[in-house]
Amino acid sequence: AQETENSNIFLDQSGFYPNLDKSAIITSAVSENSFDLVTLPGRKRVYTGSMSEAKSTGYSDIKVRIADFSDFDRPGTYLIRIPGVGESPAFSIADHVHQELAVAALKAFYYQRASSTLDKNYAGKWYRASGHPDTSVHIHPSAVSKNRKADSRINVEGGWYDAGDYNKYIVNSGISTATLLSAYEDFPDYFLSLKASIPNAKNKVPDILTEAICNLRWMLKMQDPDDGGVYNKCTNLDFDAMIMPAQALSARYVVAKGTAAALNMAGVAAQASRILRDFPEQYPGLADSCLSAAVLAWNWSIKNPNLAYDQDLMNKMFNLKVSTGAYGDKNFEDEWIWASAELLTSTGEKKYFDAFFSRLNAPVSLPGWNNVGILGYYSLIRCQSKLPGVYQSMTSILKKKVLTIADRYLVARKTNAYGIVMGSSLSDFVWGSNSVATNQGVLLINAYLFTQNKAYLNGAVGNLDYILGRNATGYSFVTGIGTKSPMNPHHRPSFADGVVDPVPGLLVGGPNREKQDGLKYKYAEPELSYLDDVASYASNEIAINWNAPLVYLANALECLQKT
Ligand code: 9MR
Repeated sequence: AQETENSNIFLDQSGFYPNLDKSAIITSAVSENSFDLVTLPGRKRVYTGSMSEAKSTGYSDIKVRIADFSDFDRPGTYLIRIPGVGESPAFSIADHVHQELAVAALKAFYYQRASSTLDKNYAGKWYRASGHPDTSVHIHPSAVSKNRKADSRINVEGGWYDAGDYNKYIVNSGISTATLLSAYEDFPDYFLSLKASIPNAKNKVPDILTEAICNLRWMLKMQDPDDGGVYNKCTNLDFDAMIMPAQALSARYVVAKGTAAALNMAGVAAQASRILRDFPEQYPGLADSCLSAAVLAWNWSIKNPNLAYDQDLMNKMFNLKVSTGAYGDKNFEDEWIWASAELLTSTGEKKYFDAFFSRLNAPVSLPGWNNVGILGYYSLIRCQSKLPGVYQSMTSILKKKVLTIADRYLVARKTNAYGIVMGSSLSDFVWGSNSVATNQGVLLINAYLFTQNKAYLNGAVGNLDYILGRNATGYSFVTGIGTKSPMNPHHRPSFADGVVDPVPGLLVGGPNREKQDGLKYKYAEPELSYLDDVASYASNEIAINWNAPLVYLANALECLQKT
């Protein structure tokens, strides 16, 4: 969507659920204290409310007033009118108002597929030729082993491109794949009927699983079957130019095994194994292969508990220098928590319980690619009833720790100038800040699932509103969704395909106070430091670990909105 007239009344451009909180923000000074809701067409006034006092977060000069109309629940099309300010864009109040978003966010993973032709029937005007076959990639000197010498080649075909670049990183694939698998595990019946228009030949397999398994199969190829170690990434030596996949012909390498990569494999493959048990005919043998891969990766990690991926050090040691993304995590406690939790959930075995239990007092916090411990908490809580009896009571401690964070969010939501959880703290505005917003939403949904306290659901929908326009910039941060959304994401296919509209359903990184791309931003303050410019990789790139919690959040709300 092209930029429309800026009225300074910012709201969720995708709309509102009748049964959940609804509000807009006004970012310009206004003397008026009340606002009207009027119908479209006709502009008949149906609701008048009063706005909150103007407040600032301190993360920009903007003073915000909130127009809350949560108690208005009549489905229809409306706009907000404020004398002296103007009119908001039109919006709807409806059941399933976020269905288009929920489907598009999932479909975005199909558009990210490596080694794949995107067929016109599925991809529409964004169809494209296949690229990066990755069927015969080099072993980087950092990754040679007894049976995989420098002159060998291996097949690591498929999976998703990580982001706006064309490389494939295990560490970031871990949380992304796990988040999709968790969405399915939390809402299996809902997903059974959710169609995302992706190729899916298997009977009774939901599209979200088809898509997740696509990346899972790639992850399995990244394991050395001889010792169970897992390569950190499949990559070029340098980032590709801004060209289509089929034009990108640089040599590809698998690079250095590492503890984070192996534990990511253990976590994802263990989770996938228990889900795939329900699909023996559609995926014969895959559940067993996943569990073997998970155990093999776990055992390798026990022998190599501290092998960080240090790209700078590696580049000092070898002639073939690698300059692509590092995802260089050095702290593995959270990976141990996650992997042990998934293996415990899937096998019930004591050794995984012991490993998990020994870290029970370790802090957990909002997840991100380098902080995955709480993913294991989500799984143990979700699958509590399937655990061996002796381990079940432990989940009350895990719930308490999740609720401590969720309750802190609800307090922040009350005091924040925007009336939302996201952006209550300066540290929220990091690289990929939109995944802070979406992962906070996912955490709140998890809290809702085991408490049924609707306040958590309303906290989650508030963060979705933030993503879709109720923020200081007024942008909906998802391509193709809303009246003002990114047109120039840092995403090679969107840039190079000759199609004006970017590939849809992609969540851009969002405001990033550090602006590592070195560009001149129109507004430099933390909550405004976003630039819809293809060169702005620090605020306008897209990435699978940002889209995955959007898939979870949008679909969870679609499923739970009427409760
Ligand atoms: O999302 C990553 C962010 O947390 C890091 O600060 C940043 C710099 O290391 O890298 C981001 O990840 C990028 C990855 O390294 C390469 N593909 C694109 C990713 C998103 O920008």
